[in-house]
Amino acid sequence: MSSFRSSSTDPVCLAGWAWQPFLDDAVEALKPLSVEPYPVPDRFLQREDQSGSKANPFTVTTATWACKTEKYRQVRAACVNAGRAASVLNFVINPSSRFDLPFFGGDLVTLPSGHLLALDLQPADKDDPDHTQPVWDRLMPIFERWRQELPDGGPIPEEAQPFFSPAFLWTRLPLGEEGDQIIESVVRPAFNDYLKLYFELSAEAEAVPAERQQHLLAGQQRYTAYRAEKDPARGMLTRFHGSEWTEAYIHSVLFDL
Ligand code: DBV
Repeated sequence: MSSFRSSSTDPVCLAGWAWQPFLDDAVEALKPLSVEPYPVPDRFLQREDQSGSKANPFTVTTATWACKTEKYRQVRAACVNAGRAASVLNFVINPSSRFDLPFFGGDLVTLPSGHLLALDLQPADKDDPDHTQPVWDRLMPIFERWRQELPDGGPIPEEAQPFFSPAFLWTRLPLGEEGDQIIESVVRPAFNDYLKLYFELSAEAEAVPAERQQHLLAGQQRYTAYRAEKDPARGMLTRFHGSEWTEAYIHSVLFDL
């Protein structure tokens, strides 16, 4: 186990990592805000292990970038670079419950079978129109614009429905030149459009009364518990880094509310 990065806000630079431009876009977009470090224990900042078989060994590195701001309890990126075996950027903005804001969620995953790409502004309480409508009214046109250019990713589990918005952008793309082209010309601008709207909503948000904060916090806790329990990366991270590290990472860093 070795650690290379000394602070959660140091730049992540993983050699040959395909999602670097997306993380760079997000970090750049955060710069105008007054950003503070979000403490991440040393053993989760950057973890490197050998994986694969004796005949086909490869190195896997998982790095965490994180910060907080006045309106965001935690902004964090989980970055996995395992060469051809896997390349992942999972990026989540967790708003403070003092503000009536959704979560920003991005899951950009490359596996030997292809790319899995998910983007959404996810509600803390899908049944509360005061929480959802102002977001969806502005997000739906952005969703409609980009989804036309992407194949549908297929069904998602019924139990996951409460945690997604109707603007859940979800696609699967093939590896190779065609997929790479769509990632650059569609997925990256879509990511930046979702991010831009999220920052606009955040800039407009004002602190809500204490009872409203309690309501939002309860919804955020349900969302976070669901994501931790159902994390689709659990199997992969366990293979790469072992189960003790993975469970601690999921519960104390990735989904820590
Ligand atoms: N997903 C995470 C974290 C990851 C991660 C923290 C650290 O929440 C990666 C990494 N997602 C990841 C991996 C896979 C997926 C799949 C490695 C592939 C798992 C596999 O096939 O072995 C969106 N991500 C998925 C799937 C969905 C999402 C629907 C398919 C699940 C399946 O087929 O079982 N993740 C989900 C989502 C958001 C998100 C909606 C937020 C926008 O982050």
